Amino acid sequence: MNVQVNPDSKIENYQMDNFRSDVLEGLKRIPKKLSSKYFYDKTGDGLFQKIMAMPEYYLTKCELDIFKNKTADLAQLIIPENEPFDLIELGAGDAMKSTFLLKYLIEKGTDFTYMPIDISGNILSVLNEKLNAELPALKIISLEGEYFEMLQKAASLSSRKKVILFLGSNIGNMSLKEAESFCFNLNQNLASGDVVLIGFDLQKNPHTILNAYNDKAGITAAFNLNLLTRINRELGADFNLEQFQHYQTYDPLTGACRSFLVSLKDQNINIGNDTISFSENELIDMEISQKFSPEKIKELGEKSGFRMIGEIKDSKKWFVDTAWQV
Ligand code: AVJ
Repeated sequence: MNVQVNPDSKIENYQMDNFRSDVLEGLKRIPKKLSSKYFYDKTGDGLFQKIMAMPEYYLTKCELDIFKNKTADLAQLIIPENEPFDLIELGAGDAMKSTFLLKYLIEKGTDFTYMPIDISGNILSVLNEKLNAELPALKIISLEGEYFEMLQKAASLSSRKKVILFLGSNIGNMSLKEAESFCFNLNQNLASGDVVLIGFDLQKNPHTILNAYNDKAGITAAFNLNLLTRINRELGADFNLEQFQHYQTYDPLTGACRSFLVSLKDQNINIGNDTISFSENELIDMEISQKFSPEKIKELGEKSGFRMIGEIKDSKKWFVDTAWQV
């Protein structure tokens, strides 16, 4: 079975309106802000694949180490009785890491449906094709859209224990406050016994972290600038990419790794019928990639009402997948 729930034109339009109003609202703020959730159009998906392949971007390699080399421990952690369940993945992307778990569960004969959720319909099609070829026995329901809307949809299609995967330190794209309310909401949307497995990037040598987001080849810069290209194309804007520069910071005191675009001159940008003024050196706050301490992770779980049931780290101890239960 392979149902791709969503892409009907009404929802596409609705998302389009959201994009326009979010962009305009964000650029009218002081300081200006754009949401990194909009990075993932087709070009953005491709650039993120390139980022994951860069030697500096250790996150994917670390979590892949966990999913590839500690698969049995992972399965034991999230589904100890091997009972029938549904596996929902938030921000599944190309599911490079979770495919190892899917394969393991299928070989074990576990009865489960895989429900990948992603904001990029493009990457979900790629994923569907890949999984159909590699794991023809896998039951898949792909859900295109925002996390909570699609989580509710997934819950309405599921009548058994749920395990939620939220990997890759996607949670790092939220501020600590946002992460707290996200986890609290997640807890409220689940039933007793359900499990969440969250991937957290741990605080480490600050050079290692900054280098992962400040590559010499400029792929991360292109990833940020691509959102301006997307706004030009989809919202009829006239950003000149030459007049904006990527700037990355990491603050080891708070664990916040942030990206900005800097306006290189005074300039007016038209977006449809709106005009946004930039002064020279004015910033657009583009993305946060929060890095966590073990204490913060523990606090986050407790504050949102979960019980910690275990965690698995990669061999370098740079990244952790933490399992919480409702
Ligand atoms: C996909 C959110 C995990 O923040 O590390 C990579 C995105 N941004 N390089 C991250 C990203 C710049 C990535 N996540």
